[in-house]
Amino acid sequence: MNFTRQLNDLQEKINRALDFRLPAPATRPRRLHEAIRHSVSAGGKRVRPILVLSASQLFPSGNNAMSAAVSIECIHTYSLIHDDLPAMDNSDLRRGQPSCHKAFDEATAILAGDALLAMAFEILSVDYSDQPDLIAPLVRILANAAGSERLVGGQMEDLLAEGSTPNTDTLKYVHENKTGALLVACVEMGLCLGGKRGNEEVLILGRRLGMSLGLAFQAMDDLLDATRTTEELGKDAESDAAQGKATSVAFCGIEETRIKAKEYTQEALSFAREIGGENEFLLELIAYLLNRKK
Ligand code: GRG
Repeated sequence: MNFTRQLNDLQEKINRALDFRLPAPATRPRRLHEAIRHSVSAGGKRVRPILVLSASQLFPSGNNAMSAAVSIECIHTYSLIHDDLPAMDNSDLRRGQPSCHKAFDEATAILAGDALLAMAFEILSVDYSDQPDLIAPLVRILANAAGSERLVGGQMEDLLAEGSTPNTDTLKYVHENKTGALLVACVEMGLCLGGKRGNEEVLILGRRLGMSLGLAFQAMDDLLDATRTTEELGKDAESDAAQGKATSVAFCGIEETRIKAKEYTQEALSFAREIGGENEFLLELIAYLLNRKK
């Protein structure tokens, strides 16, 4: 199967798993579950779950990696819902649809995000109950990545930096934590599921891969925000500049950001080669993300 077909196939499998795993829309309270489904099924690229699945396939072990993939998409979608709120980035559009608080209301969007955060950990603890030795590392990796020194910390510094002249220290902190941390967790969870838990040498390479890919992904996100239209992106374009965000484009311009994205991608590719295993799909995925259009 060629890469694009494999990618579409994985996206469909992930969408089906999310649909199966999330409470039905009619579950009480109906409004909350409709809001959760509105945001989860609005059409994200599923980059994080695909990364979990492809990292787990480097050293196939027969473990179910889909539940971990679904749990990380729950965390990611919660972060998007909260990021769009008026108190944060105040965005009306997400994944080509009205953002959660626009389609519903602010209180419902806050609660939908809260519920998705809890759901991620419930999924890990329920779905891996037949392999209890996997639960603690998976929960630890995800909780750390979502926490106050990673995803939430990155978001905090991102908000604090709004309107000030970006500097390298802030930019590095925000990008490593707001974006990099979850991608690191994807690779680490995938490797643990692929039987590499306890293999610190491989895990270190995996974390480096995740971080380089996260920084490439963020550089691309900054570039796309500055160069594409709202229709193309399915979210508000040029919102970074409008909000005075600490972005790579604001710091060093479009051309330099493009160069950085390429350099981080090359780093990620070389870590993936060094890890070895059945890495053909992962190598194609890393290269593909550099050329994404949204
Ligand atoms: C509210 C705790 C909290 C965190 C918010 C998600 C986020 C952190 C901020 C959104 C803005 C931003 C540039 C985040 C960096 C990560 C990123 C590029 C998110 C968008 O991810 P995609 O492109 O989105 O994978 P889809 O919709 O395809 O899943």
